[in-house]
Amino acid sequence: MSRLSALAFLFALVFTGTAAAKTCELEITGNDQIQFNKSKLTVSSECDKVKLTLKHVGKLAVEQMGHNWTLAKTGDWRDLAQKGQAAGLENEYLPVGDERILAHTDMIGGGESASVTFDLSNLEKGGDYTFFCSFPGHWALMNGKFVIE
Ligand code: CU1
Repeated sequence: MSRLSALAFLFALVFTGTAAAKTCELEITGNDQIQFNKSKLTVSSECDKVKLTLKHVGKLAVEQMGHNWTLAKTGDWRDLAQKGQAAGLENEYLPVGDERILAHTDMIGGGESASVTFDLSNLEKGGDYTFFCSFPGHWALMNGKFVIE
């Protein structure tokens, strides 16, 4: 292969890769009243990756009113939330290294935002998933369904 055609081949690869990888964006907010603004997030199974952005629209500090966005199977999330309470703020109130955590953002305080990007290919279309905030006491109020359709 000549240097020129090798270069053309590389460009084609990069272009194809860019066109094929589809990142879908989702947004959710949390406030000082221990609430998310959404109880359901829906994403297309055609997305390769999902970028979720959490905005804390309250004013309270992370130590008092921290929020994160954590994704797990519906059968796992309550146990993760309960075990996470002992893990402390430095570990986002999530059990360290637990593979049942499918994705999570950092824990943030009022006025801050955080994002997480994760592969949708690891999850099942039509699967039963729940998102929640793992801050102690918040998960019972701050949770919702994550739907892949
Ligand atoms: Cu929270």
